[in-house]
Amino acid sequence: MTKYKRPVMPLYIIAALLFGLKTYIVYRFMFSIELDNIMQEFILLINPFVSAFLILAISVWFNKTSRQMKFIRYATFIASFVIFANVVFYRQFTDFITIPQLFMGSNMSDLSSSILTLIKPFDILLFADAALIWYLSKKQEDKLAVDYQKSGKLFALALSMALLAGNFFLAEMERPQLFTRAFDREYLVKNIGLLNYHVYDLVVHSKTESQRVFADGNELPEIQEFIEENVHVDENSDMFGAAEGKNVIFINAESLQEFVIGNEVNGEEVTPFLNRLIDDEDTYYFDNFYEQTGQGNTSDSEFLVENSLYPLSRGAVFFTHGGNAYHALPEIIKEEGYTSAVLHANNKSFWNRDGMYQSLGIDHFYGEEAYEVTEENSIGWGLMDKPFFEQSIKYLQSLEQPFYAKFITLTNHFPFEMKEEERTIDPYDSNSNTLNNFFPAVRYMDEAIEDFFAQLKESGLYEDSVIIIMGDHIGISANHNKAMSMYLDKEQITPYDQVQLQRVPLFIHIPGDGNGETISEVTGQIDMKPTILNLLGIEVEKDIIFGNDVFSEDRKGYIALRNGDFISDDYVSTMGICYNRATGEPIEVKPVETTEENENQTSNEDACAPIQEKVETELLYSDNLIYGDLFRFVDFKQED
Ligand code: GP9
Ligand code: MN
Repeated sequence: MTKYKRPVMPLYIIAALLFGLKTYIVYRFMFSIELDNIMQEFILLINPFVSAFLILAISVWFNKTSRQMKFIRYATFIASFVIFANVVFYRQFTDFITIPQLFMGSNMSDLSSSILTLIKPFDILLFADAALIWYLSKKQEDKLAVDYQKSGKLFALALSMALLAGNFFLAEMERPQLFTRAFDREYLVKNIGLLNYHVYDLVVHSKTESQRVFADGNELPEIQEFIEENVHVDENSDMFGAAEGKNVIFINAESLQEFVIGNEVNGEEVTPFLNRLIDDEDTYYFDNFYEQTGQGNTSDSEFLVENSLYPLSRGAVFFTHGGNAYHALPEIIKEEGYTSAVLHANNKSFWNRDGMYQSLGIDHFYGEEAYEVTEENSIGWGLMDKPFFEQSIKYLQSLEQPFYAKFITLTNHFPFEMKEEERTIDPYDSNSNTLNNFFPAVRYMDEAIEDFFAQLKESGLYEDSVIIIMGDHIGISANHNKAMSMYLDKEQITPYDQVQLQRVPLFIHIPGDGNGETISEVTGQIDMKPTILNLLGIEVEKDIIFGNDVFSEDRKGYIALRNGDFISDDYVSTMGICYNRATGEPIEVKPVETTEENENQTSNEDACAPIQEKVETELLYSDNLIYGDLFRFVDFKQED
């Protein structure tokens, strides 16, 4: 009987185990990956083994053993190099490599000047397994190579696919919509592993690149004509130049919704400071102002504000098109002598802010590392808003004036955790803990903003600034409708109510103005860029935008939501139903057969249809501008 020598363990399995172990050690000790629960720890532990197995199992398809060995050798070496490159990159940027970042000039020049200080002698250990595998594959080839039968090959393939599917399943459970929402890179790496993350990055990159490559600017005239006819309908309002030369302090208020303003919980005002601010003679308050974000949440709201373009329907445009050319607010006002800054005590790479802010022309970004964050002063997502504002004042004072500074708050973020001693009002009492805890968290933000106003006055910046406060997006989703209907004292939350719940507060506070009022026109985040430019008295001719100045009388007359719903002066359109905006009643559907008598009757379709068509065109044009990176073909320089 012939005796086949079978290795104790095929080389590719040894290589996968060693590589997996090494990568896990790197995750834990060379990257600072935050792990919030045991499931995240488990996913982090398995994913390096899963991806190593996935790659190395390909080796079984090489029939010639020398080729099989060669594949394992090179694959292990290249994968080790990818880990090494990320470790070095991470030391400089606290972030993982993305393809666009590799080609972003400034990043690379930063890196090349400091590369020698970034590489540590012990990094050589990152190649220890690759070296061992190299040695084994050369010297022990006869012992470790296996001539696989078809069944063995199929088994290896099936197993690697099953492991991958298992990993993705757990990741999706832990972080729903991980891929479509294109979260932070840290989330991706933590959930699917560094190697798979690079594959994902490559796919996203090639997809967006191809759309960009085939665009040539041909579509622009049509888009510009549409904007000229439909958007640029407003004359300069009385407010043109009302804040000329002033600093702009913009507070992006996390998850602040309109329904809490002026409202109570357990007999207490939820937002006493903001309520008083509405009555202040220097405040313009907008109570029919809508958020228009998509999956990119806060980053989408930022995108709307800076560009007056719509975010994308899938993914976060900050992530997918962070390298595009834009004609953003910070860039425009820079030409008028403004400095711009964003202050936000979170990881800089979250939503790819570090990359996108360069494209938007933002001069300074004070992220988490600019703040002193301790266990005592943080909760949930990080630094609490009160210490955040307190610690920010020094940065604000150091900015060259006039400036445009955006503050992004963090405490009032789902799941609205609060420290007991920071709670000044009691939670609501319903079946939704999310809604219950929302109120004390909103109250905390209200107090933080009140303190911030006092600090601005103390620092002497107040008088020379216009302060804008805007809710970024909803905090309470439709999942909590039962509790919401109880709070709002409604029988149920209808689709019409759902749209109305997408209102977020907008305050424009101009110290010394004296003419403040509440304005109830239908407005939205898309309007912020032209509004701020007009307030500052900056005229941009033929700008490519989809919003109007909120103070203007001649406006488009509707606000489009990212899902295609809209709110016009007269109607609310959602889920294919046209509602009367004033009453919330659906408008009668047109009879099937048109007779002479009912010919002129307003029908459901007819009432909303003309606006619906415009909404769809706008969304499509905005998407095309982004996908095709069309701003690179426009020269906005004004001829004098
Ligand atoms: C994180 C902050 C909150 O940096 O923007 O994120 P969100 O989930 O609201 O987009
Ligand atoms: Mn947010």
